Amino acid sequence: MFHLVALEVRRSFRRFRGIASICIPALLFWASTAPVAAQQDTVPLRPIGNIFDPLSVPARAISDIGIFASLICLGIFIVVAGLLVFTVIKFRRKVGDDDAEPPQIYGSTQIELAWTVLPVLITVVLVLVTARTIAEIQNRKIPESALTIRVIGHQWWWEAHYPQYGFVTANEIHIPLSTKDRPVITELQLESADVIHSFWVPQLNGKTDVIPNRTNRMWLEPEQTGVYLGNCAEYCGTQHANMLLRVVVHDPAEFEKWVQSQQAPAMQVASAQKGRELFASLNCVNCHRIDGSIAEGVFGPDLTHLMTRRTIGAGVAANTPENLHQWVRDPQVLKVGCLMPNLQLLDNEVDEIVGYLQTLH
Ligand code: HEC
Ligand SMILES: [Cu+2]
Repeated sequence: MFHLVALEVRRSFRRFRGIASICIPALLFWASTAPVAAQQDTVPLRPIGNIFDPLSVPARAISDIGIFASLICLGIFIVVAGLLVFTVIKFRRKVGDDDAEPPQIYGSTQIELAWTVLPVLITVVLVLVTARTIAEIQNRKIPESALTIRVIGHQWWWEAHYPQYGFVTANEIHIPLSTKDRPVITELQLESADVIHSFWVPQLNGKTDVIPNRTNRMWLEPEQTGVYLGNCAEYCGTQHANMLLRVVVHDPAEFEKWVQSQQAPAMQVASAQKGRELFASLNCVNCHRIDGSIAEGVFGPDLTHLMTRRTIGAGVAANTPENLHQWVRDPQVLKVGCLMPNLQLLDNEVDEIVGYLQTLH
């Protein structure tokens, strides 16, 4: 969450470049820590998870009910606070008061009924309306044609399987846009590899807990393209705050293109031969998978198409050559406590490996 806030602050600063020039040291600090949207975005970045700006069918239903409940509460607040203010002013002690006790009323049936029945009615309305929205969202029939994604929460990153297409990626979930003439539903099957996490992309749907040994489900039906920011919403350890995710909503043609890029086998660029061999000879292969190589680890993110992702380390840093170098040299600098150890590589080994990683488009 703090990173999302930091990102928003940074963007505001960009709008006020004049003022920002005074704040260059601060900006540099943010640039080194906050998640940055990368280069070639064809879709707009929706920078902050604004719950008041829902852009998906279930998120809108939740937002509507939230506003309805808040309005009822606002009404109650105005009545109660108004009566209080009125009483304080009207019945305050005035000059020349006779100090006699005001009339004491006990057991007035009307008053007792009024303050019992009215709150009960209000509560019943709130319960019914909320229950209807919950049922509408939970009982939604997921059509056969829906896109299914298996999302697995790890300390502190997200794994995403696309079983219908046969590939795996991480931290960035791409889904197709849903339009009136061509509604497309995406169903997420949420699982955990370790502790309890919670999947939350505020503009697309509410939070859903991600629990070990259990599959929770959630569906999305996004109405606008863009990069939606989300995060883990259940404290899950040291780097919980850097367990960010991005949902990228494409129009169908762009989505198909992305799917093809992910289905393609890993690039084998001749100039990266040395780096590839070095990678294969190190224990990277025990934790990471690169399609078509001996790297078949599943403890860390799949790296087959690493360079198609905007960030590394679940949004902790932009996917730039400098950050990749830093990550491979010692991931504990960018993401303290993360479950990839410092592998104590020599500088030239880091260069070779990063050179290879950068060919993984
Ligand atoms: C003990 C297991 C382990 C080993 C060994 C390991 N990694 Fe990792 N790696 C991880 C984990 C776990 C993450 C995810 C960290 C996070 O985001 O919290 C990760 C993340 C990464 C990422 C960022 C991926 C992304 O999409 O965010 C890169 C790149 C990477 N590792 C490269 C390497 C290289 C290169 C080696 C070998 C020199 C290596 N790793 C060795 C476990 C490992
Ligand atoms: Cu988490």
